[in-house]
Amino acid sequence: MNIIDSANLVYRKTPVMTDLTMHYCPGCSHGVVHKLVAEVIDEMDIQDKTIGIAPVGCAVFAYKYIDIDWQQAAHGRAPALATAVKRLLPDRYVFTYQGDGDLAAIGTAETIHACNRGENIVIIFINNGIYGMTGGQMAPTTLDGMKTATSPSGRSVPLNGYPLDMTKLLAELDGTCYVTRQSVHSLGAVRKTKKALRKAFENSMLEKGTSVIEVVSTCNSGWKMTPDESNKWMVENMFPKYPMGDLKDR
Ligand SMILES: Cc1ncc(C[n+]2csc(CCOP(=O)(O)OP(=O)(O)O)c2C)c(N)n1
Repeated sequence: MNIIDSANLVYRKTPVMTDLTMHYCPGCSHGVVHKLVAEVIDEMDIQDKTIGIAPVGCAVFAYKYIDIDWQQAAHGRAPALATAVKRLLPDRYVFTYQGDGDLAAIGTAETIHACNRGENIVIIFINNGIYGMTGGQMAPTTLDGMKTATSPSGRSVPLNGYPLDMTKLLAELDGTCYVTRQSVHSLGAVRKTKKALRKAFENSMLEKGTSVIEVVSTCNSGWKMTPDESNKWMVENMFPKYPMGDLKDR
């Protein structure tokens, strides 16, 4: 690179991301979070020491986009698989990447018990309030009154129960060391999420326990809104129930 090139360099693509075009819908939060995870791995220089556990859900192909070692878990089982991988290879940075259907519905038991055991893993929890991949069905995190494919008149508490604040529950467990809730809808939010990811990866080597990063996210296709409308809707409706910030930092 000559001097003029380096002087003009304002953006460097992280080599931890592959060149493949992502399958995500325009406006989806998954792509932004993938990029942040890749940047953190790049900046910590741990590309050959990181193992991701891919979920079932829209992020099922995460392994195609972030160029590290991966294992694919059955729907909801990522924390159990991450437990095994981290215990067998304790010198690796091990993280799960899961949607709310994966983590807070079918995988509730695996998530709670991995966090309660204090496994030295990072759990990245993308909460868009619905099952995105399968067509926008209601999830445990769906808000009261929120319309989904399986609650067309809106979630009803007497019928469907209360929206589940899984992250708050995980913060109560003795095995978690760092539990935070972030978002990626603005530049400031993106920066904070990246900082949280870095801290979580660092924690996993300090053997402090489980770090959980919830990213409150949009699913504009499932929500049937434009990306812009989705961001506004998320701020107005999701944030009051799932407020931003650290819930625990031990
Ligand atoms: C054992 C099992 N049960 C159900 C499914 C069907 N299924 C695939 S993805 C999905 C929901 C994904 O939603 P979420 O985890 O919130 O991720 P998103 O797609 O919103 O990112 C479901 C129920 C499956 N593949 N395997």
